[in-house]
Amino acid sequence: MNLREIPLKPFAGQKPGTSGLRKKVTVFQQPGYLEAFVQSVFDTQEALKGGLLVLGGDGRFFNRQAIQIILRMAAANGIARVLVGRGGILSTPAASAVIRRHKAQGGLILSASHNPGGPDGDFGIKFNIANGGPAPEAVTEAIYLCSERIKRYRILEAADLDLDRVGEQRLGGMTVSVIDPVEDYAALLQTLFDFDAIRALIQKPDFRFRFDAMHAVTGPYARRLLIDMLGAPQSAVVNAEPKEDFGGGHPDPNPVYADKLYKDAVIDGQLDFAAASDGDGDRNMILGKGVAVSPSDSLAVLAANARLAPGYANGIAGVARSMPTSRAADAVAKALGLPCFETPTGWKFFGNLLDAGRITLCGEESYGTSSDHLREKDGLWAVLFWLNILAKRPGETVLSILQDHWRRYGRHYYSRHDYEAVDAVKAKTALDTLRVSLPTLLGSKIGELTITNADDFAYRDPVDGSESKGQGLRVICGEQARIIARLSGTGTEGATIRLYFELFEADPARQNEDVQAKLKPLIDFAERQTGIRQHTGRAEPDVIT
Ligand code: G16
Repeated sequence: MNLREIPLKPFAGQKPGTSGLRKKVTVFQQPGYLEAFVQSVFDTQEALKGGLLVLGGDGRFFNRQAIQIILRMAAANGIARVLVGRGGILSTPAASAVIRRHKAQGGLILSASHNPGGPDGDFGIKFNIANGGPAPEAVTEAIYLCSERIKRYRILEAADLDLDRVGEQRLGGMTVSVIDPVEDYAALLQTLFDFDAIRALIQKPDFRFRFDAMHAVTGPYARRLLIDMLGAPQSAVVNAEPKEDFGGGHPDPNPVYADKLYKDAVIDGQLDFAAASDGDGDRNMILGKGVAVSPSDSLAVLAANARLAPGYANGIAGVARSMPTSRAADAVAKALGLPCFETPTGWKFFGNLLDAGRITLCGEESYGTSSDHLREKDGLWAVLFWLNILAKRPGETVLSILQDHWRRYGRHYYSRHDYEAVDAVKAKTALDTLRVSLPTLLGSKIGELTITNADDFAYRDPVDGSESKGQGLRVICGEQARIIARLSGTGTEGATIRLYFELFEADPARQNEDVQAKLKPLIDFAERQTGIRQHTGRAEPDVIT
């Protein structure tokens, strides 16, 4: 086997976004493109030399080819051993669990998460550090700078390995261990939840339950956990066969893309509990009969009920949420006397707080929740947590648990409006229009509400002091309401504008109103202040969650 150094010219724009490098498959298929990024990881991450690397992805188109290339490059770059999921599969939370359990020096996760797949879809790659979490900005910046001046990559000339058989193989001087992608992860979740109680709930004849894997990576994980370990009927896990193009769907668990599940549970009331996960298994959507749980509320409910799960029976250290996530979790933290942190969008910002033991639970409005059991958001973890709560609150439903929560802590009405694939210049103009008006907004009114703060969110990490500026425009009306505007860092086409709305309602008599109607004054204000319709030519958002 020959070790080759192939000359390379740098590719522009290999800058990781909110969550790794995400581009069209066709971009990744350019000769040397994937290699340039991977070599930049190997060149900057010294600890990987002679170390252990975890490798896997969500199974989307190009996953298998990319894994073979990365394995040959790892062998040529002196990595001692690679753990790779069978079939090249590892969900994002499972990859995090494997990195931590096997004390790897890092991992490469191949996924564009909830973005569509297939030859015309998206692909992505993300480097996770030894704590199992996404690389922090200092690391991604170093990788990016390296990619800008890279001149060669190293690769071993060798045939493809058989990735469908669990066991060890040699590749040059490196060992490749193909592992069961589910085992470590399932074993970890078993330590956190009351499986006996959940099993009893799931097996009740009148408990109607469905999990939709959206033809993405969680299929095998959901089957193992929900069917094999918890006794759910086969029919309870649908779309469980991972497909390279996600069956032509958009593997984003929200009411728009998981519309059948949403209709069956929320509109037709045919299910008592329903959930879906995304392309790489880190997101979750929780639904009950007649109700969709807002992800922000989900975090708050999990925090308030944490002691019902064995893994959190001794209480939690604190909670964190991304800035655009509603302040529902803050209300719980305040009532429980716990610290609550507000971070920029992006799971990587929770890593330091989790490592330092300052928080146990964290979550985001973008259908992500998790805890210190690993360093990624975790879709099936959230599903099991909700099932655990339902099992321990007999006679209650998802809706009654939510209503009880709102009565105790108040309700934070919440919605996000997305304008997708907008021309990047026009999107920037809309945000700049709001940005320049921020200083003039203080003290002005939105209906009855008074604006108490208007700024561009900046974050100083309380653990390492690192600073992140320009993290989203905020218009805040005290504890009552907020409007946030920012550009997505995960899209691959033009720009996606996200507008977020939050309104607090303490009065239980007014906690069951239509969300969009309730938020209308805030929505009208944001549309006016950004001039979003004039600037983008869009009459309405593409996705409302
Ligand atoms: C990623 C990040 C999340 C973030 C989400 C949306 O999720 O891991 O932290 O909230 O993107 O980010 P943005 O608003 O910038 O598009 P995922 O599931 O895509 O990895």
